[in-house]
Amino acid sequence: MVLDKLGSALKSGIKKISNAIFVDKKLIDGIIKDIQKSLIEADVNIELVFALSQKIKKLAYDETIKGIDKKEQLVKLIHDEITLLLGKEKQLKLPKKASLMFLGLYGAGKTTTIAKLGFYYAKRGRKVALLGLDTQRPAAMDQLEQLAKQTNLQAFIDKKEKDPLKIIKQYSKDLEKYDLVLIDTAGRDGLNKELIKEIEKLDKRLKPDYRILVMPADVGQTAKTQAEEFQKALSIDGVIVTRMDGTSKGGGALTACAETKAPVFFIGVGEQIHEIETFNPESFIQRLLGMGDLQALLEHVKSATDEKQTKRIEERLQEGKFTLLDLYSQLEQMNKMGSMDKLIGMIPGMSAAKVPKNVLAKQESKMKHWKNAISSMTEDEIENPEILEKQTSRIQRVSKGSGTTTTEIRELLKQYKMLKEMMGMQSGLAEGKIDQKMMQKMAKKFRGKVKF
Ligand SMILES: Nc1nc2c(ncn2[C@@H]2O[C@H](COP(=O)(O)OP(=O)(O)OP(=O)(O)O)[C@@H](O)[C@H]2O)c(=O)[nH]1
Ligand SMILES: [Mg+2]
Repeated sequence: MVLDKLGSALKSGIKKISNAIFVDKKLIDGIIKDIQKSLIEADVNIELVFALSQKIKKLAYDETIKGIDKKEQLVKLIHDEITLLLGKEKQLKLPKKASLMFLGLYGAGKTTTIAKLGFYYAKRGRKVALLGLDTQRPAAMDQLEQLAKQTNLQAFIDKKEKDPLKIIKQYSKDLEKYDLVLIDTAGRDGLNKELIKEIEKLDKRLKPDYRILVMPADVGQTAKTQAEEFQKALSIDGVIVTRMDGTSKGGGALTACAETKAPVFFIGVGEQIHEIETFNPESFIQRLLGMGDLQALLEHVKSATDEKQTKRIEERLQEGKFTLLDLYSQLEQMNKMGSMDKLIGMIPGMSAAKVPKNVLAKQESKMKHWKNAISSMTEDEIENPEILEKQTSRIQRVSKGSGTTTTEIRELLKQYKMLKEMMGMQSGLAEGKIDQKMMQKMAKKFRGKVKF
């Protein structure tokens, strides 16, 4: 998928926030670092990356926002800010009869994109003509002819004529019969005077409804300078970014376009004729994040932390009654985020086959073993697991009775101890018995240890 590295960094960041018991400084700093790294790898301007990090930090460090509220707000912030980086959606609205002129440097993907778009609009009922005005490159007309054949579209070309204005004249009557004319122009190494002059000449004669700049994604954030230069010299209406499939720098090209306020209408995502997509920042990000929509994402955060459950456990703790059963239900809560069935349902186009089965299976099997172990314990042992630790024979009995290894049982007891201590700290904090510093120390101590 396009920008998949960025996508997985964002997904993992959001998952970490959802699963965290404490959204503390260290967690946030780690997530920000991952997001920064992947944005910079996608060639997004460093200042934009820095500004985004500051916003995440500001919200994350705000101590007036707590618990699930903070998690939700953070996920929403990441989603919204990254979407914003990609700009606002602007659709290409074509009048009934329309002409589009494509501009760009050598090899940007103009000719290919014209064929792709011709194919795209013909499928949607438009009568499409392709007009070849690239008289610079010897093989340009052949290429357009070939592509037209492949897509079953009409191409108007002249392999011998060197003056594009004469080609226009030659076909102007024929073109009137079409309701969408896509015009291929010649590229240059850079935006030089010659190219500007030629485009201005064609523009004056053709008066196209849209002037569209075609840029390949691998130019990364230099797309900004290119778009600005074209904008200044020729006034463009929008951009098509091609070759999003072949580079990790697409993020730079897209965010650079957003900065110049030049709307990106389409992105090219492959060499094949159908590999073009309309560009909508919102749905683009949602696909990167792997969620159907923001609402589903937020629901997900909520379900990963069941507040009522946490409260109940806190109460139990205060009564001095945190048992293995409480641990089990707490772990089950934490495990919810990883519930693959639910996840699969939310990811468009995702099938069960793509999920690494062993990850899920491992988690579930561990939980099952623990559940069996707990059900082989006496009430006394469940209420006061400390007695198990003191008497190895008890552990052996439970192990035999439940088909669980003694190591697994010891692991369960270790988790219990840690979580009990941690929950104790948490309620202590709420009562003002423990200060923030101590809390952070505890979080540090437990990080990565509460696993199942
Ligand atoms: N992978 C991939 N390749 C693309 C895409 N769009 C265009 N290309 C390839 O990019 C190369 C250049 O494309 P052209 O359409 O010839 O570019 P152009 O801007 O017309 O080039 P000039 O006419 O020489 O200025 C070709 O090999 C295309 O197949 C895309 O979205 N993905
Ligand atoms: Mg071309």
